[in-house]
Amino acid sequence: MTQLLEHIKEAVLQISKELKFPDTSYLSGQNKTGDTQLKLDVKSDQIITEILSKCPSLKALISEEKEEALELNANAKFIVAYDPLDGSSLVDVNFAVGSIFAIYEQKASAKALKAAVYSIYGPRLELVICEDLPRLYRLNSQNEFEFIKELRLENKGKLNSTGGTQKNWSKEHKAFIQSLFDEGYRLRYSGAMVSDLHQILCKGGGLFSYPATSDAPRGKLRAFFEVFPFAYIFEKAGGKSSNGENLSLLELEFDEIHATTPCFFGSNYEISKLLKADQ
Ligand code: AHM
Ligand code: MG
Repeated sequence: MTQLLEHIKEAVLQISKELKFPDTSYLSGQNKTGDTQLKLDVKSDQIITEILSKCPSLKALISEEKEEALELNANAKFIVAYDPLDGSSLVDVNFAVGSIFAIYEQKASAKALKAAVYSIYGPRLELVICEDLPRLYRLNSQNEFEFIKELRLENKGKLNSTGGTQKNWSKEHKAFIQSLFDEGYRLRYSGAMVSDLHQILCKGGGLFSYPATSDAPRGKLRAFFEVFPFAYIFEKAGGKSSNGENLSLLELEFDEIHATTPCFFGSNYEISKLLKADQ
């Protein structure tokens, strides 16, 4: 695991350098879930593939940008599923974006998650590594990731980060989101889940939601490399996750590596309120 985490740090550092001098022209290709790929998505995917492929403890890599899993060492222990550049459509407006990594043992399944990691390419380069607890690191002037603090969620937050096209929400979801605003929650939504979830974790609580919508009944966000790693991190931080019905997103099982699911991540209060509300 330690060696694998070192490889991830190396990849993140290299992606961060690429982002400083970006070419944001679009490629004509589309990825499996239909998004237009930016060159920086592809470049970030190449960087991660190249660096992580050298890691002997890696059995396979699963990427948002690759249709199939990339098999590496058949007898090795870990499978890494990753989103190389989450929020890539925001690169051209200079918002913070990130990379997300889920580390599974032997099998890509939420129950086999051993660690989750994400990076934030913002004004500073930050990294959150979560095995038993989410720990925040920041790149210092010696080009090293320096430990800053553990991230823990309070019982209740103040932020409401709500995704999906509102005209396509169910009336129950609309009523639930409004009920949080009526309690005094404030809207925070950038369009990069990595940044929106990082804000909730750093501020100690709140709700991030990407529900089922009439145009995407199974949600938008991808289970293996977006939803499971953040569900793992939120639960280890003392919060909760749900698909709107279950008690944890980590109960879900999918065969398809690009499967999507409605998802809610929050502190205890917001997720408990969600499960009591009509959905
Ligand atoms: P990406 O991985 O292609 O960037 O897509 C995922 C992103 C999430 O980061 C974000 O929460 C969501 O898509 C935003 O979607 P929307 O614009 O529909 O709210
Ligand atoms: Mg993403």
